[in-house]
Amino acid sequence: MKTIIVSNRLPVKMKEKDGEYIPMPSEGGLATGLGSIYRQGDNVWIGWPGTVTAEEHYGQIEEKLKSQNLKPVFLTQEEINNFYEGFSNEVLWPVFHYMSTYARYEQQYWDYYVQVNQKFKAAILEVAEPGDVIWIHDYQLLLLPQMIREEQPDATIGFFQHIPFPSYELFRLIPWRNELLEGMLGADLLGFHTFDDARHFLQATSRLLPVITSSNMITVNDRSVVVETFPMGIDYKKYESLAHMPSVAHQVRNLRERFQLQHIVLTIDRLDYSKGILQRLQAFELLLQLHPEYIEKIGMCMIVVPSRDNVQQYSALRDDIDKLVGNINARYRTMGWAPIHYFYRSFPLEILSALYNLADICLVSPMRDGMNLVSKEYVASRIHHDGVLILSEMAGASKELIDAVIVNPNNIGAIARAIDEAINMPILEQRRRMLPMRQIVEKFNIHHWVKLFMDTLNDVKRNQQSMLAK
Ligand code: GDG
Repeated sequence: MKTIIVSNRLPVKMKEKDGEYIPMPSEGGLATGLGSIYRQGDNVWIGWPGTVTAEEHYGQIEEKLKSQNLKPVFLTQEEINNFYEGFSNEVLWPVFHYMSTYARYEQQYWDYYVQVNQKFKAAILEVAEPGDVIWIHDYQLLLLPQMIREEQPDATIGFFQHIPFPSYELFRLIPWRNELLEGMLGADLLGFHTFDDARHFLQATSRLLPVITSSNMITVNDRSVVVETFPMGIDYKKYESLAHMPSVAHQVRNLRERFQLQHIVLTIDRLDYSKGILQRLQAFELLLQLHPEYIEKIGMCMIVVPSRDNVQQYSALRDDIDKLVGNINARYRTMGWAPIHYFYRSFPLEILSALYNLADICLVSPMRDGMNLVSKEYVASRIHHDGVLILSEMAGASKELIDAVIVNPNNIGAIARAIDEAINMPILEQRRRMLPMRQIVEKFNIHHWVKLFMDTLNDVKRNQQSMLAK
């Protein structure tokens, strides 16, 4: 019996050099959390290897990944355009993040979405044997649970959604809404970050499909599906120990000398309209306007990691950010100081850790976010128990990190006031808030999350089998 992890992307990205493909690890939270699972025995992780390449290279890539318990699903450029950038990121992503006016309901996107989910099905069926546990991840693969169920009625299938599940009134807008729900209901256990996401899913199924719902259980054709909340955690120990490393402490001193600021507001996001980057810049500008006393004393260090810039809304957002940062800096800068230090790139983990340690304020203000791991990484990095986290009430993390300064990300005035409050927060109050948040992030870490999901999936399957036996 083995475990099969399935996600759109593998935890590595293949890089080509002179016709040779080399797997470069992409150490995201999920890769760390699932590392203890997929590397064991016959277990395997199935996903796209992050590169579009000619068929003649498939064998070489497959061979290289096999030794790492990874199995690639190769995608063509058309599939990337229509399945990934199209249906996943121009239909599901905007609707699920409450930005439905950005959605483009193209029939071709949908056709490719079905086709690529079938490709993943074929890859799973090549390795799946009776008794295996299959854990599917995220919104790119919503049809996959039912596709597998049709081929293997007794399979053990878990599904976890990393982004929000929207309220019924938003979800019903999607032309293929029933097919999406039916696809998800092929799983035995469906997991979401928050109680509200799970509630929205339960409501959508009971309004749209002829199913019987009782509490968190849905009965579909005599089969029961359990819907549960599993707030994802981070590798707490990693961030805590990075903060203790002499090389990181050295970086912190180095950066402190360069910035020469009394207060640093840190923001870190992927380029995405769901992250509230423009609103946050407006709030920072308002702060400078209302409090000229902070000029030359405060700086915003803003890291935006490039993402999906082939999608029109993302490149437009990037232009808007460039413009707004330029305006604010031009308007407020002095000879030796600029209010915003904007980086459009990613940094090595050690630098990230140094920034988490350096910043006395971390501002996380998404319009919508399934969870938001940056907020948890900041908390885990604050080994002296000081610093202030300002957190959007629209991030899943706000349900757990209740001692953050919680803001509505649409309320520019409230964000400006929250930064002012953070600047003036006494150290004892900072600690009173930070300590319980650190305890939560430490306890409900990524390993806890993986174990809880797997244990629940096993329980759900066992209960189903004992019901059948009666
Ligand atoms: C999706 C959901 C949910 C960022 N900059 C750098 C860097 N990062 C890392 C952060 C963090 C990760 O990227 C971002 O994770 P988030 O959770 O904040 O956001 P999404 O990418 O949108 O993730 C989200 C998540 O899935 C998990 O379920 O929480 O709601 O949208 O770990 O540290 N890492 C490095 N350099 C950078 O410059 N090395």
